[in-house]
Amino acid sequence: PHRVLDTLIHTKQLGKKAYAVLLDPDKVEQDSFIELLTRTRQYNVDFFLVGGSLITNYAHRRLIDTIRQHTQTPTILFPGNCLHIEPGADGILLLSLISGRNPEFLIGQHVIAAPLLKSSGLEILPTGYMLVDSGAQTTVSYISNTTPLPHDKPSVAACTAMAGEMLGLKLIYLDAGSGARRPVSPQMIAAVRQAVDIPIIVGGGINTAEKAHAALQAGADLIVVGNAIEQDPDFLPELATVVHAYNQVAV
Ligand code: 1GP
Repeated sequence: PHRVLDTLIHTKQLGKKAYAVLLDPDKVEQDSFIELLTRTRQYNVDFFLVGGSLITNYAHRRLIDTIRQHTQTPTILFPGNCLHIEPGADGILLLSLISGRNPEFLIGQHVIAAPLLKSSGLEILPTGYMLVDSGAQTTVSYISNTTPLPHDKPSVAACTAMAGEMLGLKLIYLDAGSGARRPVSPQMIAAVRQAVDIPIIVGGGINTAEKAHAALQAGADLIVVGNAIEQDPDFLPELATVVHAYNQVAV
């Protein structure tokens, strides 16, 4: 139990960094998907995240089986709602959308999911999920019917994260949304880093080595990359180099 959370806490304590590749269940049928999975084995991907706010093809089970066939990387569900629960994964980010004021995504879906989660065997990762404005409306802000945090208000993000930690959440996820034009700013990540002790996940629009480095440098413990690797699998080695170089200099 608590393998993923312990790993993240330990990573943070050592001053090390981790990265996760976000996989889209809609793509599982494609040959390029298997190629990508096979490639990840060379680059010590720490976790796979599986999910998204809108999934049009219910292939979670098949996706997880495919991941298991080709890699040993722990797989964490990143659900958009309670239909995305798949007990075959290792863990689940139990997201409470604390940047928003929609009770459905703060507690409603969780009540529906709780009995299933309890018997699922999944490691439950209580996560304060903070959606950050990236300049354009993202799918998740539309679907969740919430207003994202303003991009240039690090202090609002810091207070939100602080409240999340005080409520007992174990992780903070700062997300600019999939394919975001601008990722979460280093200033915001740094402000959240100062405000809480729990590990910080950052994702959304990380599509260059510089952006990955900036997020880690500002205090992200785990970065999540989806689109950039999907569009160009050669970004994977670049990303691995950034994360692993960081780890070698860490004490
Ligand atoms: C989105 O943080 C993830 O929820 C990843 O975003 O697809 O832009 O990398 P990208």
